[in-house]
Amino acid sequence: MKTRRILSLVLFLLFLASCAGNAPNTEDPPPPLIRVGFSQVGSESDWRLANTKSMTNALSEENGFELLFDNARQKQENQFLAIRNFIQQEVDYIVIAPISEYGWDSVLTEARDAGIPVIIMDRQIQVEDDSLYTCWIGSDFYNEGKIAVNWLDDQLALQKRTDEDINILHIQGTDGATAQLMRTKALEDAVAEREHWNIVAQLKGEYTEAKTYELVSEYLKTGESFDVIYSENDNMTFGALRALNEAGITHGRYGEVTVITFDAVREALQYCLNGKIDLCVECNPLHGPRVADIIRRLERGDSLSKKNYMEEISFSFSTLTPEIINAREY
Ligand code: GYE
Repeated sequence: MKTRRILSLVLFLLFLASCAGNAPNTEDPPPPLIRVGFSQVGSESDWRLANTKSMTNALSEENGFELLFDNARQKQENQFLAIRNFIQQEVDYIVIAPISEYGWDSVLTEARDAGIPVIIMDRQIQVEDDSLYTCWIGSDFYNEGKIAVNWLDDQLALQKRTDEDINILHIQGTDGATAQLMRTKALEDAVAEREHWNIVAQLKGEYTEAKTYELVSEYLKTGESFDVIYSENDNMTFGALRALNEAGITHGRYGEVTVITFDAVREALQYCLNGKIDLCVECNPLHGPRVADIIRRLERGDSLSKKNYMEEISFSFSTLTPEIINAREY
């Protein structure tokens, strides 16, 4: 525990001792806030904005936290700077939503040497020594990819297209992000196992609508045709759909191209309800309350599981209703 926090605690205890014997005073100062440094990936997608909101709401002063927030703008060097800054400021905990799985050993060793516990949220990290972080909370991205390819199998069977060649345009997230690595692996594994599925191109859309719009518009100029878009997040899907619309290519339930997307944010679900996207695989960004709970449990000295997965589902035209969309938080 850092010096500043010990000092606040001592002052707080002295204050309580001075009040001993008196009736509880409603004006007693609250216990010292838990200082948390949070290094966020960026603001590249609606998923990310919902995640940031969930974190800032849960780690609020009313809930007993002081949150130091840093937006890395999708650059890992910025995350390293932010974390070193948190260490200098002697925060009590560091929470990282890592951009990539790689390159964390040195900075996390510095955090450990400073005695600051590190919680990893969303994507995972690969480090030589797992004790460099306390625990991880996030999604099973490989399972999300499996949900998508299994749905496509069923869909093609329903349409009696199992013997047809199926050309897939694959739009990928940021290189090295677990959500990219695992959603990609699920698709590549499925393609390797199926005689008729081919990936016609892999475009690196960096999880943003703007970049994907550019890449897909360029790709369409090659005249190459495809049957399915497998896009590793909703915002990239929005960019791809804009490019398809401009080129007059129809998509969704009654269109030429089947569209599979990940995250299931409100706008994507709306497209799905309108028949323009075929499948939205959910990825839950609402980690804030869980991170707050993990910190409270660490404060109490409880032991925690190293990896904590969220449960997720998927939505297609046949399962989606306006009520489901209205009830969504993001
Ligand atoms: O799918 C995407 C975001 O890591 C799960 O990052 C997250 C991904 C999410 O930018 O929209």
